[in-house]
This record gives sequence, C-alpha cells and structure tokens, in this order.
Amino acid sequence: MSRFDEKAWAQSDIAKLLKKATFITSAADPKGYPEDKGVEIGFAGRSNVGKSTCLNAITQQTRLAHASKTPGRTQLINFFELSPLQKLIDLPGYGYAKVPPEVKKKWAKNIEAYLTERDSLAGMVWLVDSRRELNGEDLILLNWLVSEQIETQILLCKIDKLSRNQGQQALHKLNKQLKELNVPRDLVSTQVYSSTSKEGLVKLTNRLAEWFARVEELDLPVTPQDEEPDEHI
Ligand SMILES: Nc1nc2c(ncn2[C@@H]2O[C@H](COP(=O)(O)OP(=O)(O)O)[C@@H](O)[C@H]2O)c(=O)[nH]1
Ligand SMILES: [Mg+2]
Repeated sequence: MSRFDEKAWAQSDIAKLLKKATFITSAADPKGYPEDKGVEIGFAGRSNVGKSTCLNAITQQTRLAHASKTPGRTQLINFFELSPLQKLIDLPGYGYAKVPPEVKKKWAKNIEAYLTERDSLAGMVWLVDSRRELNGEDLILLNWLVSEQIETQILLCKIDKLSRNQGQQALHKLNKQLKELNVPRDLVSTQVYSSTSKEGLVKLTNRLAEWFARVEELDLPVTPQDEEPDEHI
C-alpha cells in the first residue's frame, strides 16, 4: 500500500468538493427530507463503528458529523450539502444492545423508507467492523440494499487495529460471507478502511467522485438565458 499523501489528496477535486459539506437538516421520515434531486450518498453502520469520524475525515472537518448529534435525536437522518445537487447522508446507527425494541422498530422503519423512496440515492457507504461477522441488523440492511439494488461500498473499518495479515484475512472472510449470502458483487464492493491511518481513504473518495459525477449525466432543468446575439456578418 502506498502511504496516504494528504497534501496531494487535499488538492483533488473530490477532496475540495467534500470539504464544502454543511449541515442542512435532520429528518425522521420522508416528510422532512429535502427535495429529492441530484445525487446523494448515504453512510450507514453500527453505532460506534466510526461513521462520524469517517464523515469528518473525508470532509476535512472536525465537527461536521457531531454538529447535529443532539441527544435523543439519534434516530434522525442527517443531510449535508456539498452543492445544491450533491449531498452526504448520515443514517442513524444501529446495534446498540440496550436499545428498546420500539426504537429498533423505528430505526428499521426510517431506514427502509429512506432506501426505498429516495430517487437521488446513488450509492451507500456501509461501515462494518473488521473484527466481527455481519449479523443481526447488518443482515436486514444488506437485504434492503440488495433488493433495492443500491450500489454499496463496504468499508471494513478500524483496519489499523489489525496487522496487515489479519486485515487481509478479515477482508477475505467478509467476501466469503457475501458470497455465501449470494450478494451480487457488481452491486456490493468491499475495501479496508481506517480514519486513523487513512488506509483506504483515497479509494473511498474516488468511489464517491464516481457517484457524484453522475450529476452531470442527469437531465437538469436548463437555466433560461438570453439568446446569443448573432455574430456580425
Ligand atoms: N482505531 C480506530 N478508531 C476509530 C476509527 N474511527 C473511529 N474510531 C473510534 O471509534 C469510536 C467511535 O467513533 P464514531 O465516529 O463516534 O462512531 P459512530 O458511532 O459510528 O459515529 C471513537 O472512539 C473513535 O475515535 C479508526 O479508523 N480506527
Ligand atoms: Mg456517530
């Protein structure tokens, strides 16, 4: 692996775009979502997997993902805007052992509504723990991602906590589990990731760049402008 060259990365178009992220709104259900236009990318994962840290790392901000983290509002979906047609979406974390069943139900309802209804959702970044297999709510989420055909980049997280060898083994295990679950691999990709060592960060932001570039392929309403005057003959 080549070392993370922060200076070079910070000069890239995608790093500059991500740096523009600002919080726009939080919503539990579709009534509160901003307008469904352009390209947005969701971030999902178990509580404590490092989702907020990842959002802060890719946007080069220290408080972005925490800014909206008001106690008691953890079931909300947070929307961040990079440009009027490009957004990052922080989905509520899951998997807290102490969470009562009604909160789990609410999580499922809110996430499912978002995944099924949001046309602008171009891709999902799904953070999973490099030290455990997919289970419980992971599998519920995976099912929705596959049935809704949402392109997904799985980040095998906190890879800095493992040796290189253990990291490769963990990635191999994840790929094997996805194969056993018959997950279409043209839809779901995997990579290792660490916000601490920045391993995999460039790969992740390159994927984001690919998704966000689709804005240019969308049929956007053309801004009316005056006719060009005829050239002088
Ligand atoms: N070693 C290591 N720790 C991390 C990494 N990313 C996040 N953490 C730590 O994991 C804990 C949870 O992170 P947070 O971003 O709040 O997780 P969230 O609940 O998924 O938003 C914090 O103590 C972070 O400092 C990483 O890449 N490597
Ligand atoms: Mg968080």
